[in-house]
Amino acid sequence: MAGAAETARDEASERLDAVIVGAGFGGLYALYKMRELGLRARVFEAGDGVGGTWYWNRYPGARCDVESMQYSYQFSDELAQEWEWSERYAAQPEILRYLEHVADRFELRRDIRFETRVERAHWDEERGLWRIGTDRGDELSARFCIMATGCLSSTNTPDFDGVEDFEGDSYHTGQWPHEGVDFAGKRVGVIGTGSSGIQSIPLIAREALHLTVFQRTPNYSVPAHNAPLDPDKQAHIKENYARYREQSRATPFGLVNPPNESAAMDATPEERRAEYEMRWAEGGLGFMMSFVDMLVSRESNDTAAEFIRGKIRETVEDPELAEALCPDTVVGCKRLCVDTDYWETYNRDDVRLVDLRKNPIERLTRRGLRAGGEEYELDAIVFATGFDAMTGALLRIDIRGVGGRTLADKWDAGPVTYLGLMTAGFPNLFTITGPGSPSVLSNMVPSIEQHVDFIGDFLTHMQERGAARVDPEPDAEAAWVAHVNEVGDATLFPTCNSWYLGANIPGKPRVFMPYLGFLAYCEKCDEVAANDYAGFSLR
Ligand code: FAD
Ligand code: N01
Repeated sequence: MAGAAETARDEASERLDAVIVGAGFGGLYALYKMRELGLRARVFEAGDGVGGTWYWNRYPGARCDVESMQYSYQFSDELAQEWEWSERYAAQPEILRYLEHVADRFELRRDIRFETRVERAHWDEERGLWRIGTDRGDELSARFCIMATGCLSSTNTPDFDGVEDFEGDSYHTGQWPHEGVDFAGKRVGVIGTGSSGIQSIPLIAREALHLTVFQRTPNYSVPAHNAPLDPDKQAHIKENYARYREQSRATPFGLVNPPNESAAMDATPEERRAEYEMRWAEGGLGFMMSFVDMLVSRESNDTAAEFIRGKIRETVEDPELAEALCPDTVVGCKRLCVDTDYWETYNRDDVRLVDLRKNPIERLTRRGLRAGGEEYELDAIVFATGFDAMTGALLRIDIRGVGGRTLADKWDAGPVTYLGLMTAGFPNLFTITGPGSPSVLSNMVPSIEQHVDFIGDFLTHMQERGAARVDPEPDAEAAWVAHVNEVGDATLFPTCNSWYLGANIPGKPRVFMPYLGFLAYCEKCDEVAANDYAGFSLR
């Protein structure tokens, strides 16, 4: 029986068909889809605008590393045809403008509440709905809850001693001030050499009086060779968009880069060099397609690693510095970075590298940072220290499923999902690009669209079947998790301390979270749908 408090809450709360959390690529398309199905939906977004990743990450040099013509929606051909990308890899302001255009074009904003953080989502078993609470005091209920909260939206700032002592300015790349930052005349420190660090370091170096880069693990990076998009090339792709997009669906990462089907160890050293040189000259993530066994054979991977180290040694003039920048991990085991002038930046005499493996950070001080016994005086510190990826944004919400069980409790030993779309015991709660889906190991826009389309079709199926509640079957979930692990374990991914494994966050369970194989995944989802949504239990 419902208690008086719940009855009162019911009267006070607004009833929706679906609540969507997040207004990035995922949340915007989810809202469009819910409307298309005739459902009443509302989006809650913590930021004061749309864009998600592209709203928050405004650091110098932020741009996509999947080519613009591929890193965009496919659901509307009119949208695809009318939007003109200016560069091979669009910069953050342009991608943000694109998403703002999408929000305006499809009149999405009227159903989005900005500057509102969802704090809690509790499943009400008796009424078969989610009760949602926000930091603005909203109380709502909805039959479905769609978490489009992002894989890389929950920033990680390491808990260095003395953070509060530092009297200069500090910034996180993932929460960059909207008004920009003027580094002119400043001594700047950047901590972190992942994609965000590698994109921003060359530009900060040009602007600042002096830059110190604090590097813990050297990283691999390939050149972007970014350039204005040739209008003829753009027009040609647009004429053949459907085929172009189909091609991307048929590749392991959802990218239109022809994979080389031969193994590196079957090629001669000259053939390998020629292939790597070709990919290097082409630029971008296509480098990972050089050989089919790059992510499964250490011997093969070592040839790619040595090739990149050779490029670093050729570019960085000081041999000792070049060695300090040379990675010794597996190429692609942490996401491969794509840069413009990254290695060249270390030839500047106003840039210094501090190798944290030899000289660990001891603490922040009033005037800067102390590492390896030396104090570095800094006017500003940039934390390019990444994210609590894949699960962070979800677990920051108090999510409770059947019997009041928290998601944090269920995922105590690592995330457990069926297809990365749902987790058993949390009925009617969907995750867009959740752990266990290709997500961050794919071109994410098509991955997001595939998830939203699957959910849309599924809701239609439920309606046709007269079902109001869906929950994955625990056996299907366990089998999927085992499969995700098996695929991950057959690769070199578990060999380094990446955020794919949660290894960047102290105390986070070490589990390989994404599913490797966009094509295999899409086929699996199609098969599940064709088999009456096998593995999902409907009521
Ligand atoms: P997001 O864009 O992260 O949006 C999630 C939104 O949810 C955020 O705005 C957040 O504020 C909101 N939110 C979270 N929790 C709450 C809450 N409790 N209440 C209210 N709102 C909440 N992927 C690629 O495939 N190619 C690329 O080139 C590429 N480049 C990238 C560059 C950067 C700098 C980063 C950080 C990521 C990049 N990615 C790239 C990954 C990128 O995150 C995805 O491509 C995509 O933008 C994710 O969209 P999303 O809607 O799923 O999540
Ligand atoms: O974060 P990261 P990111 N002390 O986690 C270091 C996407 N993205 O924001 O490797 C000292 O990769 C850490 O060192 P280590 C893309 O998917 C894409 O750069 O853990 N250092 C590392 O060097 C990407 O993978 C683009 O030893 C510490 C860095 O900080 C993902 O987002 C651009 C530390 C963090 O690197 C995340 O990228 C930007 C500590 N305590 C982002 N803690 C494109 O190019 C962490 N570090 C499209």
